Amino acid sequence: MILSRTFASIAIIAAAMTTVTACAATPAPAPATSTEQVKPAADVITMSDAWVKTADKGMTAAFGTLTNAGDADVTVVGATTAAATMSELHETVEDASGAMVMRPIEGGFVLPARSDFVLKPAGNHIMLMELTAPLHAGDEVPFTLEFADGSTLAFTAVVKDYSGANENYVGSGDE
Ligand SMILES: [Cu+2]
Repeated sequence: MILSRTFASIAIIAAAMTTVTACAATPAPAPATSTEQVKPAADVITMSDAWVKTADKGMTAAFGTLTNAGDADVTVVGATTAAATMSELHETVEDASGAMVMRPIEGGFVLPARSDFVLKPAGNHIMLMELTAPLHAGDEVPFTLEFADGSTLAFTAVVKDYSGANENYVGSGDE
């Protein structure tokens, strides 16, 4: 009798504690002021393992892992580097004939909140066109990413030999 009553009391206390925890959690995310909401995207994004495929001239691509540590999605709208006259944000998709082709991604790279977004061969990448100089293995290439809110993130990518990432560029013909 005493034992079961004690057990019942514990159960009630446990239930009460759960309720208290739930109540305490609710008001925790205080209404963010507008200044807190406009925290620059660059403050919550990091780039790691960045690399560029070796190339003598023409086109190549940059890869790496973008981590969004923030609570909101962040959009990358552009990338620049002194290594290329022009750079674009590309995705790789299957065309009507089943071949994998790359093309500029509409709207940029959307980096999901609290997630990694991987740029990799045969996937999303930063396309470098009209290289300004040959890129040799071991070279370091500075980049700047631009986010939709106008903030920017600088990172350095190391040049590596890689045999893949030879997808055709949409519009470049069949050669
Ligand atoms: Cu590309």
